[in-house]
Amino acid sequence: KKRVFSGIQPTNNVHLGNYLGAIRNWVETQDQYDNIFCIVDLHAITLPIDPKELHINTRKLAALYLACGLDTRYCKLFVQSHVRQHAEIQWLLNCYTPMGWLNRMTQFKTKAGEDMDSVGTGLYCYPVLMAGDILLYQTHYVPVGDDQRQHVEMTRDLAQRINSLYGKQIFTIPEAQIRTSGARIMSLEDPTKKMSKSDPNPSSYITLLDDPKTIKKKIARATTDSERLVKFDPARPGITNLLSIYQILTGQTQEVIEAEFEGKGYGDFKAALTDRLVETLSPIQQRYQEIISDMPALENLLKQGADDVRPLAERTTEKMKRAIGLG
Ligand code: AQP
Repeated sequence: KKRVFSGIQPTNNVHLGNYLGAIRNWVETQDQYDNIFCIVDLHAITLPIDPKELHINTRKLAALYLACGLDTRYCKLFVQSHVRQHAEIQWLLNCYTPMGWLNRMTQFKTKAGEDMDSVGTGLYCYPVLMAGDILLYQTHYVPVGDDQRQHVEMTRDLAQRINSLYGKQIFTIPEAQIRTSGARIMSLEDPTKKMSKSDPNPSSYITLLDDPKTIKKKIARATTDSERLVKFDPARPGITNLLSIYQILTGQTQEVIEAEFEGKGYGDFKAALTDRLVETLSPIQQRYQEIISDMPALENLLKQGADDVRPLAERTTEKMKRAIGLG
C-alpha cells in the first residue's frame, strides 16, 4: 500500500476548512492507504501559544481526529514532539534549504505580517519542518488543502536535491493530494480570504465543536451580497463559498442545488445550510465527548502511535546521517 502522511496544528479550534479540506478526505480513503496522521505541535510553537492551551489542544485535536472517523485499524495517530527525529531531521534539512526557497513561501509572509524583526525564525523555517515530517515516513501522498500546495512542492524539491547530491534514494518523492472541492473554504466574514484558525474574529469560521445555536448565528451573519440570487458565481464569492460548502455536504451538483433554491432567498438557503451543518457536526460532537472523557485511553493511543512510527523515522534519519558523513 502507498503511504499517506498529513497533520494539523493544535492551535485554536479546528474549523470547517480543516475538516472539508483535510480530515474528511483522510477518512474517506483511509482503507486504501497506509496512513500516518500527526498532531503537529512543533509547528504550533512557531507563533506564541499558552503552554496549557497547547497541551489541551493537542489532546482535543486527537479526539477530533477519531471523532471525525479516523480508525486506528488503518491509521497511526501520534503527536509530532513524541518522535524526536522530527526536530533532528529539520536541522539536517535546514542545511540544504536555500534561503531563496523560503523567501518565496507566501504563508510566512502572511503570518509574519509587518513585524519581520521580532518574528521567530521557527516561523521562517516552518516549511523545512513540514518537509521533514513528510520525508521521515517515506511518504507517497500528502492530502492537504490548497494553501499547503507550495510547501509540498518545496518538500519535493528538497528531497530531489538531497537524493541527487548523494546519488542515493534517501527519500521517497511525495505528491500533494488536493481535491477540487473543499480545498479552499473561505472566511464567512471576508470571502476573499481563506477560513483560518488564527483569524481574530470567531464569526469568520465554524469550528467542529460549535453548537447549533452558534452555527445558526454565524451562517445568518455570513457575508453575501445584495443580489439575493442563490447561484454559483465567482464574481460573488460570499454566496458561492456558502453554496460550495452546501454542495460538499449534500453531494449534489451545482445545477440541482440552484434548482432547489430557484425563486427562494438567502434566508431559505442559509436555513438549509445550517441544518446540513448541524446534521454533519452533531454526531462528530457526540463521539468527541465520549473520546475526550476517557483521557487515559487517548494518551495510551497516542503513545502507541508514536511507538509504531518511531522505527521508520529513526531509519530515515540514520540513512540521511550516513549519507552526509554524520553519526
Ligand atoms: N480554509 C481552508 N480550506 C481548506 N483547507 C484548509 N486547511 C486550512 N485552512 C483551510 C487545511 O487544513 C489542514 C491543516 O491546517 P493547519 O492547521 O496545519 O495549517 P493552517 O493552514 O495553519 O490552518 P489554518 O486553519 O489556516 O490556521 P492558521 O490560521 O494558523 O493558518 C491543512 O491541510 C490545510 O491545507
